[in-house]
Amino acid sequence: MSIAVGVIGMGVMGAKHAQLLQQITRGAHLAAVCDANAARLTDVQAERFDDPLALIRSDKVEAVVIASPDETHEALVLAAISEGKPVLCEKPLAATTRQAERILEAEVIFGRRLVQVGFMRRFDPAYSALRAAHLEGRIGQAVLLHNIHRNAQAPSWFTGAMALTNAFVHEIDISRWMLGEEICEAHIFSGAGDEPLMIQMQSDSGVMISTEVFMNATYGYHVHAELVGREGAVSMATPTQVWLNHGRQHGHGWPDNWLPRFEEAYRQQMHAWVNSIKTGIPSGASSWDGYMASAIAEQLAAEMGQGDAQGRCVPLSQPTPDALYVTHAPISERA
Ligand code: ISE
Repeated sequence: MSIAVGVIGMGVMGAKHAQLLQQITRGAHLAAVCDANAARLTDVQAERFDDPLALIRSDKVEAVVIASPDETHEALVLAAISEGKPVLCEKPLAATTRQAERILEAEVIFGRRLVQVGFMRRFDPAYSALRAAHLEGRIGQAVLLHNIHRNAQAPSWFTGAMALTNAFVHEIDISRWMLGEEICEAHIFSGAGDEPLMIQMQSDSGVMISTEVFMNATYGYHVHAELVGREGAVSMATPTQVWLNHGRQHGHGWPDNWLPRFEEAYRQQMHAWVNSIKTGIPSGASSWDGYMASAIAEQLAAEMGQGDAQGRCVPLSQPTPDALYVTHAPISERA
């Protein structure tokens, strides 16, 4: 039986999730949509709601995708939990750590994981290949992880510390996932106008993780990672299907934003989410992962706000997850 999914927020990400549900996702279909801007719903073949809570509570909706602005996530995820409906919530899980905590509290009371957070890089073939090389011992003991996260231009809705709380949360999650361990300390360096950012993190086992976040790199959208071990290194190849020779030039183009680069990741994420609903076996990033990403990003944002904090060590809190989020499976089997 096909799962009826409602999508809240039909901007760049919501429209992508809706398209995936309408066109290529087996076992689910787009049943309902909601957006504050009704013009975004004009051509969508699904029931339209002008109240997101009504969509969540509707008996025509069995599962929910939340792709609305960060500050709306808490209330909508809590509503989905109170209805007992599975939810794929776009990252970040919430706009603040405290909001994420309230989601954790509600899900633990409910007693079962209902929330998957849209850290889609876990489903990206390139990131998966880096992690596989690490888990299979092909580079020896990991000692360094280098991340690059460049946008051509910050989205118009980017304000303040969102380079950390909305963008860098990807590297926090993918680093924790790839290494299978927590982050114990961080140092943040920022250029003029807090742009670009260089964040140095250290994992519990001592892996040094560097991340450049440049939201206005101008030339295009470019995400890259290299994992270095004592016996080798594995890094992403150029993210392109073709090399173009033209006008005495050789090379490839860079996309405007993340959709082309992570097209396959979004597809696999949606399939995994729908499958997790059917099987009852959670997949992807949990509310705990969402909370940890927001907590680390928020601690760094507070540090960045103290002008003379260049490079100062930020010891990161390491709370203990509820049993609901403790995965006993060997790391090699974790989705
Ligand atoms: C955006 O919201 C995303 O999630 C993209 O994956 C990320 O690269 C971009 O920086 C964010 O603004």
